[in-house]
This record gives sequence, structure tokens and C-alpha cells, in this order.
Amino acid sequence: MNQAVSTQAPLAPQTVHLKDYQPPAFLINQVELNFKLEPSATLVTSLLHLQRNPAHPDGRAPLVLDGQQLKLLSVEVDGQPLAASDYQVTENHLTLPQPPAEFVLQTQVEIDPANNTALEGLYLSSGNFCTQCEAEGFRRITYYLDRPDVLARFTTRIEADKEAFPVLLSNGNPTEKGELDKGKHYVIWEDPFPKPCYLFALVGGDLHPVKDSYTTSSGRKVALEIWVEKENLHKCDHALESLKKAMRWDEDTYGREYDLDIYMIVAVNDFNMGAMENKGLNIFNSACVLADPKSETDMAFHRVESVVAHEYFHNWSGNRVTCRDWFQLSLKEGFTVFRDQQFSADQHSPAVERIQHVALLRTAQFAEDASPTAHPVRPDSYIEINNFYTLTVYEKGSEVVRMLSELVGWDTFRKGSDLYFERFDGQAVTVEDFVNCMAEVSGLNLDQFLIWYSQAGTPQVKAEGRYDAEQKTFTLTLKQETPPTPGQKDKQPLLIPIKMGLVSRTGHPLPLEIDGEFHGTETVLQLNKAEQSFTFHHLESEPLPSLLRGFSAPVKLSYAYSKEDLAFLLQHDPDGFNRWDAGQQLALTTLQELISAQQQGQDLELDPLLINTWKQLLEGQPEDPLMLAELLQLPSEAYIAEQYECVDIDAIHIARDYARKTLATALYPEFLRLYHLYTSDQPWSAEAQQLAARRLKNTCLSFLVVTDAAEALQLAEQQFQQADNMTDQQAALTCLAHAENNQPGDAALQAFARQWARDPLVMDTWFSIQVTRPHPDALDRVKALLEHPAFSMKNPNKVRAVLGAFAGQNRHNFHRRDGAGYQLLANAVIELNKTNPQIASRLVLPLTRFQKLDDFRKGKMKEALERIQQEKLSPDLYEVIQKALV
Ligand code: 0A1
Ligand code: ZN
Repeated sequence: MNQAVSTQAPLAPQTVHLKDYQPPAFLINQVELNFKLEPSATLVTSLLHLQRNPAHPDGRAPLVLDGQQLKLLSVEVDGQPLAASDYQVTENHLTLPQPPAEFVLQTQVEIDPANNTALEGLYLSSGNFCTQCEAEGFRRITYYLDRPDVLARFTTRIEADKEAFPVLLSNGNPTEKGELDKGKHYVIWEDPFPKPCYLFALVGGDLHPVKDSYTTSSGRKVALEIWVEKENLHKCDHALESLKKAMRWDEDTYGREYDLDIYMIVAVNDFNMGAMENKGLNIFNSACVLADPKSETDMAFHRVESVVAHEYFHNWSGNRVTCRDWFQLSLKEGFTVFRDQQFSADQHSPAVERIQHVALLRTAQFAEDASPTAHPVRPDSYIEINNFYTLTVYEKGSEVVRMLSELVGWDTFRKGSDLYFERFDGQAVTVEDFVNCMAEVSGLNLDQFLIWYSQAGTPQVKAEGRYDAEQKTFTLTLKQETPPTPGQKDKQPLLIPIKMGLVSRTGHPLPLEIDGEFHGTETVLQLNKAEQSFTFHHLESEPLPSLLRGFSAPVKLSYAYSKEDLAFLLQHDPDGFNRWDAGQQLALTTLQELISAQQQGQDLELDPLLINTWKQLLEGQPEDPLMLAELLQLPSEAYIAEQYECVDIDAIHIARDYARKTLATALYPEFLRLYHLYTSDQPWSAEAQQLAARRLKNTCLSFLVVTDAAEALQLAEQQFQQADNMTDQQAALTCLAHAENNQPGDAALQAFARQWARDPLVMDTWFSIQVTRPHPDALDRVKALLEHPAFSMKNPNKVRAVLGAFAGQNRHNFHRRDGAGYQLLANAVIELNKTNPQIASRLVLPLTRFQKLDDFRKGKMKEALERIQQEKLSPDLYEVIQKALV
């Protein structure tokens, strides 16, 4: 080993700033990698064809390669070994102070995949080699310019024991393979497309393929392969079908065709995120690729379809055109999430898809945007980029792209997208490059729109309406304000598209006339100042405004509707999304009354208006059972909490629980009728009608069971035992396991564990169901489950299933006043900090959300964070905790 390795203590984590961007000092045209795979000592030889970058301001800059946790064995320049004095090695870099202008650098390093618990770089998952290089994992494989604006052609030779690792995969096309001495074999892969190293992938293991093919619209045949462990071969059909649908959809909708001869997906059990779009060789968390109706729910099927599509769409939005630097992450993620949402809307109910995305955005993303880790869609600084794979970058980023598409119109947006892909194919670019394409094709000035990328926080829009009976006008006044966020005190007005209409009191859409111009019955108002008024003319009577249709902008909009207005809009709004939203606001207002009553020690009484409105919904033959199931979801505790400046955890829980029970009791016969109406003895099918029936039936069952009626529990037990699919079995199990009387639930949980002990993905749901039990014994159950033989802190899915689900979905138990929930989470974070910093840094986030809580809980949460802070922290946790405790 080279003696020049530094023994200096690591420096305090460095902050990287967007404003400091510089092009790379060197370019890499060609990379030849050679892997000799051994679990504890893999040899990586790399040949880099380097040349000075004429675009770099300093023509004599040294070559500084990134590298972490590498054992450097040798360095050669143009075939000549370098003396130790010719280069420097520090903890994170290999530097050549005076390299030639053009040369070939060979390095040889040894790495230890078996001990790589961070799951970045090359690691072992269930005995198989796999890689994760985004964002900065490649530097854990070899010395490299690990930044997305260095694009190179890769050739990869992989050598390994043939028996243990019969399958060896990398990006591109296989060009050569053969047998070697001592039971070894090798395969060579060549990727013809220049790519940044974060898209590099390698897999070596005992895996089995499901194969198919796809013919592109221009007639090229592409081999499709999904590689899994043998016992999962029967779970691949859905992913394969989803992939083919996504390929066709991208051709039809965006004119984008696949470009290699082969597209591979590999399922691995240990993965920090959902999946990764490596060129031609996607690596997936098994939870996002495997689906069989017996063991996976409809929700899991949906997740697989959308993640497969998301990764596929990255082939253009991310791979062919990539990011200049990691600040531009939303350039690929926001656009790709937008594309996968469009795809899902085309496959299913557009209104229900929209509702579900908005529900996530309004709870989790809005909370993030109001937290100490709030950041713009394009952050302007970071310590650890892994902390920025957030709901803001992904989901708000997608909303920003959606607004653009609405502002310029779909046909123009498509022209802008064509221009973007054509102009920047093979390049690493910025958010401005994308927005400028849209400005160019539309002729619009989008300068103000760009502020969406740089300004954090959720804008609040206050809307007021005034009807003038004499003038027959309705004036809508809109005021916008964005609250301050860390490091951004003063906010600028944004360009906010408000899609809206006016509804008559008899339930009809009204024609919109503004300043003598006619807009049909729906228009998009462009709010671009702090305050603006819009006057609508020729209105015979006072209309009801229907605002922010389809959630046309990621803002909090308020309007002083009466509960009666909301019940009316729930019936009559022509926009499906706004009908649902009116129902949510009605429930929210009613819940807020209960919360106040609870806080003032009064008896709780649910407004009969809500009961009657729901009764009407439940009567007769539902027109759209899937939508009805959405209408019957009470706002979550997290969303209710979002409405308050000072959050009362207990009152929120008690009020919501009371409302659920009261609705369930008052409407028991209606729920029971619909439960039976939608229960059938038809075998499971993925067909939309059946899917909707399962969702509505199981929603009804969950209400029936909260009444504790013996009949309801019996129905749940019967469904649990007889179900031929996981959606019904899991729904029944959740009802039983969340019932106050724990006996039938515990028996069912045991039976379920016996049935599914050998399926780790099903066991994940078994864990989550228990830790989300809404009763005070939840925390003890979490503690017991952490000791369960099927639990492992090394497996991110298990950590998410137990600790993530407890802290994120069992709010009032996590926030127990004795602080035991916080302590439990802190202990896990401390343990994970040593093994998997990325997961530790995500898991800690619920502890940083104390701003709106009472002082007592605030104190306990800070104590837990301070205890974590005593540890030797990874940069990931250091950054989050430092932001939380300033
Ligand atoms: N680009 C992937 C997500 C991803 C990001 C980081 C990872 O490891 C740190 C892994 C996957 C996507 O958007 O699907
Ligand atoms: Zn993505």
C-alpha cells in the first residue's frame, strides 16, 4: 500500500455552494475498468483517458481525483509507474500536481464490498455484488472525477468465481465473455453512450432472468431482462408489463425512443432508495419491482408501475441530458416525476392520481418547506448532497414543471421538451437551459417564473370575493406571501397560476368575463404581484368561486367558505380534484371545531352536516367507487397539524378518532351495505373496476371495525382468512391489529407471520401494521419488534418498516409526552450513523420537526438531538442536526 496516505484528522464537513461552480480541469474521454470481484478484497483497475479541459480558466490546474475508502495499490501515467513523490493521497483525493495535457492514468485499488454497510459504491446484498453510484458513490469504487459534468465512454471487464457469481452485468452491451482458470469467468460490457459516473452500474451474483423484448416505433428490437433471486421469478410479470407500457408511452407522448439493444432491471434486497436509473442497467429495491397479487397489495402494484416508469423515463430526462452539478438535481428529478405522474394519470383515474400526489405534497412537502431543513427546489448550498433527495426537489420540483406546462400549454411544452432533448443531447446542463427552451418556444418571459427554483417556503394565497349586486360583478382579490425560511428572510412575489371557475348557487358553471374578455367557464389567473384583483362581469347572482382547480400551484390557498358552501362544492364543483378538496376542507373545519372543544374541556359533538354529507355520498350506487374511497378519507393527523401555528398533538388525535368513530357509528348501515355490495367471490384481477371495488370495500371495513361491533370484527376475520390476494388480506389484518381489543389482532398477526415468514417484503408490511397501531402499547411493540429475528438494522426496508413507519405514521405515539418515542428514535439514529449515514440522516428528520410543538415536547426533542450530536457524526447527520439546533 502506498505510504503517502494521510494520517491527518478529517476536516470539518465542507459546504459546497452553487455560486462556486467551475467546469472540470480535465475531461475523461474513455474509461476502461477491470473488476476482480472478491467479497472482502475486490481489485479495481482503472484506465482513464484524460485531457485538459479548454473551458477551465487555469491551464495549469492539478488533476484532483475523488476517492474514498480506497486502498491505493499503484498509479501509472502512460504506462510508467509513478513514484510516491509524484502524487498525493489524502482521505478524499488523489492529486497529480503537474500532469501532462493529455495522458492515460492507470490506478489500481482494493475495496471491501462485504463491509460496505453504507450501501454506496460496490456492496453485497444477500450475497450478490451490486453498486449504487448516485450521487457520489463512484468515488468509493475507484479514483475519478466524480461529478456529473464529466461524461465518458465506459468499458467494463468483470471477473469473478463462476459458481458463486454466474451472472455478471454492467452498462451497455456485452461484447465478450469467457472461462478462466480456478473456476473463474469474465464478461466485458461496452456502453456506447458517454455518461457521468453516477450512472455506472455493476452486478455480480446468482440471479435469474425473466426475458422479453420490445420493438420500438422505428422498428428496433430491444431485449428486456429482469434479474432476480430464483424464488422471486414469479413476481416479475407486472414490472415487465409496466416497462413495456412506459416505453410505448414515452414514444407516444414525448417522442422518446429507447437507444440501447438491451434494458436490464436487477432487484436487490438492500437498497437505500427506491431504484436507480443506471444506463441500461437499472438497480431496484426489490420492493419497487416485485409484485404478485398473493403477496403484494394494489398499492405495491401501483408503486412498481410508477417506479419502473420513472427509472425508464430517466433514460432521456437524466441520462441522455444530465445535470451540470448536483444543485440541478431537480432538472432531472422534477421533470421525471412530472413525466411519471402524467404516465400514471394516463393509466388510471387522473383525478384520483392527482388527489394522492397532492395529499403527499400538502402534508410531507409543505412540512419540509416549513422546517429547519427547508430548501429551494434548486438548493444553493449543501454539505452532503444525499440530504437533498427530498420531497422538495422531487415533488415540488414536479409541481414547478407542471405549472410550466400549464402556463405554456401542452403542445408548446412538448415543443420545448423536443428542443431541450435535441439541443442538449449528451450534455450536462442547468435548470435555466430547460426553462429557456420553454421560453423560446412559447415566446413568454419566464424570468419571474424562475424564482420558483430559488425561493424556499410554501406561498400562502389569501383569496377574498366580493359580489356587487348592483354592478353584477364579482371581484376576487388575491394576496400572496411566502413565509421566511432559514437563510431566506425576504421573499419575492412569484408567478402563481390559479386555475378557477365560478359556480352558480344552482350548481352550474358560469361564463367568465374579465375586462370585456370571455374565458369560457374556466380560466387560469396569473397572480404575479403581492396583491391583485380580478373582476368578473355580468353575474346575475352571487357565485361561489372554485379556486386552484387541479391544485394548479403548490400553495396554501384560503377562502372564507362556509361549511354549507363546502358541502355544496363537494356536490357541484365540475373539477374532480376540487370536489374532493371541498370535502377535505369541510372535514377539516369540522375537525377544527372538535379540536377547540377538546382544548376547552367541552364535550365533543360532531356537526351533523358532515354526517349528512357523507350519508349522501354513501347512498345509492356510487358513480365512481375509486373516487368515493378518496372522498371518505378524513384528513390525516399530519395534514390537520399543518393548519396550526401551535400544534396540539393530543387534541388532534382525540378529535380525529372521535370523528371517525362517530361517522362509523352513525353511518354503520351505509358502510355495511357498500361493504357487501363491493365484496365479490370473483378471483383477483388487476382490472380497474375490481381495484376500485377493493379500495372502497376496505375503506368501508375500516370504518365498520372502529365501532368495535362484533359483526364487524367477524367480517374482518372472515376476509382475513378467505382473501385470495394481499390487498384484502392486509386490509383486514390492519383493521384487526388496530382494533382496541388486541386479541383477534394478535392472533391474526401470528397467523400472518407463520404464512409469510419466508417473504421479506410481506414481513415489512407485517412490521409496519404493528408499529402504526394507534394505541398506547405501540411503543412497547416497536421495542419488541426491533429484537425480532426478521428485523435487521442493516436492511433499509426493515428500518423504514419499523422505525420510519412508527415516527412518520403514528404521530401521537411517537410524540408521547414522556419522550420515550424520541429516545427510541435517537438510539436507532446513533446506531445507524456508524453503519448507514444516509438512512440515519433520513430517519432523524421527524425529530427536527419541533417548531410548532409545545415547549415540553420541544425540549424533549432537542434533548434527543443533542444526545445524537455528542457522537462522531457523518457529514449527513452533521448537516441535518446543525440546521435543526441553530
Ligand atoms: N435517481 C434515483 C434515486 C436515487 C438517488 C440516490 C440514490 O442513492 C443515494 C439511489 C437512488 C431516482 O430518482 O429514482
Ligand atoms: Zn428519479
